[in-house]
Amino acid sequence: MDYQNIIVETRGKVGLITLNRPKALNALNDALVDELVVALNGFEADEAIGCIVITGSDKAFAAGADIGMMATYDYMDVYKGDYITRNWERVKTCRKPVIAAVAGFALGGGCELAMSCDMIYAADTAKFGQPEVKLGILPGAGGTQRLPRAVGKAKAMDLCLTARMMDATEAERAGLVARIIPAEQLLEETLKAATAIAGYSLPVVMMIKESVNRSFESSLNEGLLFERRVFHSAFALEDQKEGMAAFVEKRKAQFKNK
Ligand code: CO8
Repeated sequence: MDYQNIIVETRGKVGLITLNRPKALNALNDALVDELVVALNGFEADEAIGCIVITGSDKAFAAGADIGMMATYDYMDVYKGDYITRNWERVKTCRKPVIAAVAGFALGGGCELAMSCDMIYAADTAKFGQPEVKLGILPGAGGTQRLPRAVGKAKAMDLCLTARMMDATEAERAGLVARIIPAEQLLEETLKAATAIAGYSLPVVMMIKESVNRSFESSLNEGLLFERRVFHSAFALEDQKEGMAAFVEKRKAQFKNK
C-alpha cells in the first residue's frame, strides 16, 4: 500500500509504524487510522514479525483527532458513518504485542491510541492529556475507560475534567507508562525491547498478551482459570521443550514459534 499518513518499516523481527502528519502534530484522521489498520493487518499476518512499535515524532506522538476534520462533522456523520472511531479497536485486537513509543504530545485520541497499545514507553518529553472538554466534547476512544483503569479514578477525572497535561514522570508514577527513556534514545531502546520480545516464542508471547488482557475483562477466579488453561497448553509447544532444554544445557534457546 502507498501510505500517505504513516511510515511502515521493519527492523529485524519488529514492525515499526511511524505516524507521519508532522504539520498537524500527527493529528489522527480517518485516513490515518485506516492506514494504521492496513499496516497492523500486514504485520499480524507476517510470520517474520514478532512485535510491533507505534511511534510519532519528537514533538508529538499524536495531538489528538484532527480538529479541522471533526469541526465539519455533525451527529449523523459520526453516528451513521462511524467516523473517527471506526476500526479503533484494531490495535487492541492485534494478537501480537504492540508498544507505543511516545515523545512529546499524546493528547486526546493520541493518548487513547497510546493506551490501546499493550504498553507505553515514554520519552522524558512526553505529555499526556485528554483535553476534549475544551472542545465541547468528551474523550471518545477510551479516554474515560482506559485512563481510569491505568491511573485510577482521581487522576483520570482530573485529567478529563480540567484538560491539564501530565508529564512523563507523573504518568510513570501513576501507572500509565511502563518506562521513561531519554528522548534521544526512545526509539533505539524501544526497538531493543521489541526485538527481545520478538526473540521469544511467538505463541507464548501471544498467550501472555491474551492472559494479561483477560485480567481486565474477568473476575480474579475466572482470570486465574483462564491463565491456568493457557499455561497448561504451553506444555504442548515445541518451544516449551526447547526453552527448558536450553536452560538445562546452559545455552540460548532457539525458538521455532511452534
Ligand atoms: N487537530 C488538527 N490540527 C492540529 C491538532 C489537532 N488535534 N493539534 C495541533 N494541530 C496543528 C495546529 O493547528 C498547527 O497547525 P498550523 O501550523 O497549520 O496552525 C500545528 O498542528 C502546530 O500546532 P500548534 O501551533 O498549536 O503547536 P503548539 O506547540 O503551540 O501547541 C498543542 C501544541 C498544545 C498540542 C496544541 O496544538 C493543541 O492544543 N492541539 C490540540 C490538542 C487537542 O485538543 N487534542 C484533542 C483533540 S479531540 C480528540 O482527540 C477526540 C478523540 C476522539 C476519538 C479519536 C479517534 C481517532
